[in-house]
Amino acid sequence: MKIYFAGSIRGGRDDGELYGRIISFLKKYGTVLSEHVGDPNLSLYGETKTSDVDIYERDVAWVEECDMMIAEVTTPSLGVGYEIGRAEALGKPILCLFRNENSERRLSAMISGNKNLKVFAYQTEDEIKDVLERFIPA
Ligand code: 6K6
Repeated sequence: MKIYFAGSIRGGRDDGELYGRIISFLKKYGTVLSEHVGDPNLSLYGETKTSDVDIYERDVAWVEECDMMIAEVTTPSLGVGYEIGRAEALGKPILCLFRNENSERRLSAMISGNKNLKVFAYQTEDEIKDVLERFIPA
């Protein structure tokens, strides 16, 4: 099972440690192609020697290769939204996780209104494992 995990990088790293914990959990189901997204040492700007063109081309290839996408969408990110759109066009199963602890923050209608996506709104991190276990085939 090849899983693409999508989470904000330049959109903001507030949830970077959470991404790392989700990725660790996902590894029990297979290979997480985009493991770097959970790197706690990654700066807000994703500084790297790799060029943006190389990052784009590698990530799009991984989106094409993956069996499913798990996207944490609480921190709005252009890159995550783009990846979701690409994966949807390829017919990949996509689960979006949105933390709605802050009632002022609302998920984009382009995600919450899309019937091709499964969107799970959670309040506590404990809820995530259950939904992942239900979404990922044994
Ligand atoms: C090096 C090490 C870790 O990160 C880097 C350099 N930057 C990126 N590397 C890999 N994937 C990236 C990088 N920047 C964005 N992405 C992809 O876009 C990831 O797969 C994320 O899911 C998504 C984040 O987009 P932004 O718009 O928040 O940056």
